[in-house]
Amino acid sequence: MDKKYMPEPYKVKMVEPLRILQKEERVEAIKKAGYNTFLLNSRDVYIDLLTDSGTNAMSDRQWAGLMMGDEAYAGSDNWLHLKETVQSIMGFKHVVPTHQGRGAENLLSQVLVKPGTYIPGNMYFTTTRAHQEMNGGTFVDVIIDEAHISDKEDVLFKGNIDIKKYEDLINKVGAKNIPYICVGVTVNLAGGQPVSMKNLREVHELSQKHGIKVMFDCTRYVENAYFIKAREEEYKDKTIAEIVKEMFSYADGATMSGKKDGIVNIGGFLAMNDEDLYYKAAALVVVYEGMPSYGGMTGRDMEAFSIGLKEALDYNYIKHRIEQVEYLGNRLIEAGIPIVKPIGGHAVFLDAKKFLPHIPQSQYPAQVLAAEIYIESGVRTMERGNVSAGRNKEGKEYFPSLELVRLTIPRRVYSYAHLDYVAEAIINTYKRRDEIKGLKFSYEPPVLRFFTGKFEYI
Ligand code: PLI
Repeated sequence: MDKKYMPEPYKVKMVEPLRILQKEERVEAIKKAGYNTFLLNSRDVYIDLLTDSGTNAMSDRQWAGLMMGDEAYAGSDNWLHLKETVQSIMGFKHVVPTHQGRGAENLLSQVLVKPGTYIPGNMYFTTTRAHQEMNGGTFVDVIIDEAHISDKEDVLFKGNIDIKKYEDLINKVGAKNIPYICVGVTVNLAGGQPVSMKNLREVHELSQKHGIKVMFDCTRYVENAYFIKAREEEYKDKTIAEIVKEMFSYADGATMSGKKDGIVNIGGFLAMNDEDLYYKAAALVVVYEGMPSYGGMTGRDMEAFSIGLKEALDYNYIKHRIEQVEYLGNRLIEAGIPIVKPIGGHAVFLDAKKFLPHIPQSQYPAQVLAAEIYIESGVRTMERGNVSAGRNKEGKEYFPSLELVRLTIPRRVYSYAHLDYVAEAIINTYKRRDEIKGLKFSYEPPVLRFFTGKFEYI
């Protein structure tokens, strides 16, 4: 059968009504929010593509799992389910639960990052780098150069580590000053770009040779596995579960935000093979999160998380997810709109430098573009550019090469009809792009400024 797309591999059992404000109301709402889409009230948003984090729709099985919550303070059944699920999918020996991904990043950074150490990674992520820096470490970007070029579409694994850059860093600062390499699978800020199995293997080999731990940020690891199956010839007949198992065989541990590929609304963990690291992290988790058998999650959260981790390995689920993202991206490409290519796993990223070439990066083109898309349509998106990158230790802005607006697709929430509306909203905004003006900060918070900063038009 010839069709535009394969429909959703699920049907609707419960609905959440949407409402759309009038244009004048949207103009008021975004002004009140200081032109920061993070500060909009969700009730004022029509289609919410701010993030795919914690915005997932759970399955009937996960909702049933909530009813099986064992809310014991220690050693609940749900914890055992979650731990065993992580162990069996990823193969790690130890698991420390946390309330979300950054809780795991806090534990890992506190245990392993010391002042004067360096943490290489395939592009930074905001909270990950913040924890490394708060512990006195320096993040070093060792992703391949092509990842920083938005329209470099012939590179299928744009999240790959540049082995030469990594080796040069080892030679320069010494392996003893590199506690671990953080490998994001996929790489969020590069546009949801995957890392190849071949690259993971090479990173593992080089790290082993120098006694450096490999820690994955496995927040979106199922999306990465799907791309390996689709793009790396020798994996085309493997199941997602088999690919995932091999990916993790090249890691010593991982941090995970369950709010993404765990298909839940809250949850996370730090997993590892090293017993010493486990004991140190388990000693800290009681200070920051809770007992090592719940780490900030309720029993019911852990049950839903455990079920979600298994559901995410279903090929039909992940295929549909990636195809939805591709569909939206391709509609925009057809309309001549500049986006990051290849289209990534969790989101379509607009290239704001090309969308609004008349606005210099010091006037935050991605920030204003996100605000204007909201005014145009009620669709909420997120800035991922100069505002997100923040300032270095000397107080200077980073001016990252990628100045992007992210249209992030929540898992199992929106239909293709919603995506058509989003595509039209972006196309309409593009048509009036010349009228759009730059922004300046009216309030700039000292860290992670993108969350709560406020702006005004110049
Ligand atoms: O939001 P958390 O604390 O559960 O997870 C932090 C986190 C870690 N790594 C990566 C790659 C992320 O994408 C991530 C969170 N991402 C958010 C909130 C996002 O909107 O992309």
